Amino acid sequence: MYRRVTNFAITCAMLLALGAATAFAATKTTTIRVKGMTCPHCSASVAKALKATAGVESAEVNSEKGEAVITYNDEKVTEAKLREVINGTGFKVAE
Ligand SMILES: [Cu+2]
Repeated sequence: MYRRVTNFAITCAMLLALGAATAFAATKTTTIRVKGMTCPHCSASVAKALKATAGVESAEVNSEKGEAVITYNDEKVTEAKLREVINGTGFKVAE
């Protein structure tokens, strides 16, 4: 019984620590204009390349709007690097 209570307390402490770490993480969201995407396959390949990049937490790419909305950790990756990754897919970042 005592052990169970202790385990519960430890779990709570870990969850609190995790929550605090998340709150302090330098997460940013940016929208990058991308030229040349004509169909959902284009946006899927851009999204795939972005999601494979370290530090990218999520990437929503819309071929109709020509936009990539990216959430990333700015301690691990820069917006300049994200632009490089998009250019590397064969589509071009709009200036
Ligand atoms: Cu396409």
